[in-house]
Amino acid sequence: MQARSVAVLTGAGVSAESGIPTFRDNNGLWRQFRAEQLATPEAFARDPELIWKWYDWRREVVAAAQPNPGHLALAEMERRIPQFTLITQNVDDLHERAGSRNVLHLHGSIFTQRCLQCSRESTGPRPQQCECGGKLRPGVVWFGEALPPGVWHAAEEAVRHSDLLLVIGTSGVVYPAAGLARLGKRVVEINATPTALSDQMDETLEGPSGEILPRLIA
Ligand code: BJW
Repeated sequence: MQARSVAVLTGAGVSAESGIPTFRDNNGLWRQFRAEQLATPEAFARDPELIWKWYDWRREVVAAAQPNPGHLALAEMERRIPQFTLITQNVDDLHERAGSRNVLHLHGSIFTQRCLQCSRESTGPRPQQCECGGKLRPGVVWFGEALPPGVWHAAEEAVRHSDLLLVIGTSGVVYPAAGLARLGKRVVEINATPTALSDQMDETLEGPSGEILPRLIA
């Protein structure tokens, strides 16, 4: 890979080979549940315990998972390429655990919680309530919620200033994240199947990211 300035947008597919279910594939999380029933502020307001159960279970799945060769190859790219930004829609921490340092989490982190009363964020095991007595919610971005503005701005800038954007393991149906693909100068998709974004790509590499990414750096 010759580019000196690279941005990467990852989605759930990059963690699939680590055993973390994607959202919309055949065995994805939302074959069993409808998105609006779980990933919205309204769903949390209706039944916070149900939503917390879902996130507590997913926290356990992520904690037990290990980074796969795709995550490791992206961390190696960061070490080799002078300007490299990894933008992820994933709420897991597998990029960091693989060694990636410059990671922008567009949709938050499954390991954080935020107080509905004082907005304080905390990481780690979930206490019953915030120190201020307020109720806690998962520190992720649900449908209808704005992405963290600083993170979103940094992601747009990174893509605009890159020679190459790799779009990896995302169905490309969730906005505004999917819109980053339109900002790239040269855009290459890596995915197990064609996606909503494939038509607008300069190149598509079809197959598992855990196999294609290590080949790219070899
Ligand atoms: C492999 C593989 C392997 C498998 N190798 N590949 C424009 C048009 C229409 C609607 C909208 C629009 N703009 C905004 C909206 C509304 C909405 C939206 O996009 N809706 C669409 C679904 C219709 N967007 C929002 O609401 C966003 N907020 C917003 O717009 O705010 C506006 C606002 C502004 C100011 C004030 C207030 C509001 C927020 C979106 C938040 C998304 N949140 C979730 C949940 C996060 C928490 C959690 O994890 O529980 O984020 S939804 C879910 O989807 C999650 C993911 O990050 C996201 C994307 O999914 P992803 O990663 O693409 O996964 P999959 O499963 O879809 O795809 C997996 C892919 O991997 C597949 O392609 C496979 O082929 C591939 N794959 N194995 C390579 N081994």
